[in-house]
Amino acid sequence: MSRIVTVGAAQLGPIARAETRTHVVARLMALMRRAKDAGCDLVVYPELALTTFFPRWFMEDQREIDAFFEREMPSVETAPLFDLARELGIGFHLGYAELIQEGDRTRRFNTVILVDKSGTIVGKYRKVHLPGHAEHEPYRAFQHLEKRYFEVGDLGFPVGRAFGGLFGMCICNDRRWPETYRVMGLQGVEMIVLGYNTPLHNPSAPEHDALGNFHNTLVMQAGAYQNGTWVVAVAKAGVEEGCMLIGQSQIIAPSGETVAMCATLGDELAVARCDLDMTISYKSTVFNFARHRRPEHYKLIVERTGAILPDA
Ligand code: ING
Repeated sequence: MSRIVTVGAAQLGPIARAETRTHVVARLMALMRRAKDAGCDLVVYPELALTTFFPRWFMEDQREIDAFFEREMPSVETAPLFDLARELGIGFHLGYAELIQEGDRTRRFNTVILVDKSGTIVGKYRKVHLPGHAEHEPYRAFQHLEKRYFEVGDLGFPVGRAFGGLFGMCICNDRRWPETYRVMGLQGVEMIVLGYNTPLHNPSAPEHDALGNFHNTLVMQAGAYQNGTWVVAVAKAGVEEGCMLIGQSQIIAPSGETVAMCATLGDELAVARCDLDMTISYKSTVFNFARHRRPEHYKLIVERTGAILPDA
């Protein structure tokens, strides 16, 4: 028995600040056509895939900030991507900055959607782990103001049925936290799709820079194996407005093995035939949660936020 989903990791090279959404959507559509030609059922795009990674700048004019957000999805500029998906019969995962109006309250999230082969949005997730800082920190060569520009996501980590299996989503920094994978693993997730914009240089810990690609792969391979799930992770890569973003978009099997990886820092497609039934041997043996987990000993994970040291 096998349930094959052929997935395309559609890595994007840099998006210039002045690049129009129309031009970016044309790049996304070119990658979608290549994915279809490669037999893909699903194509996965990065986090914030419609614009440059704008949290790298300190801005105070809300109109300038909000120009990076989408007020509707699909919008006029993104509708052609949905139309092409429907025409080709391929699904996609897309990251974008979401602005919604709730009465007199404006809300802003770092958001992703999952769209099925009919062009219907079948899943949405809003980023929970917002890295970086909320105030201008001039010592930094570039800012990382996600805590300033976005609210913490309010949808949890949902897992839903799509493409013949159980799919979940997360975004960028979420992939570094084991809780992300486990909450979806406890819903039986079989494939997690995610995008990222990851600067190689971390101004608050430059000694980590040389390990950027290692840490990227480490956390996702662990998350995949420890939860018996596929992980498809796609970068916005390359030198974007002077900031080097790592690549290494990759598709990881439930074994923890990377089975496909991009080799450039530009627009590139990595493809793998993913058998969702490969999850079974992990979920039914070594990571049979119902048989082996002991939540009565894990309370601190939910009750405590920061570490509290034992008395001397
Ligand atoms: N980017 C980075 C990420 O988690 C980061 C932020 C970079 C954190 C390097 C730690 C080290 O991949 C986003 N957008 O979350």
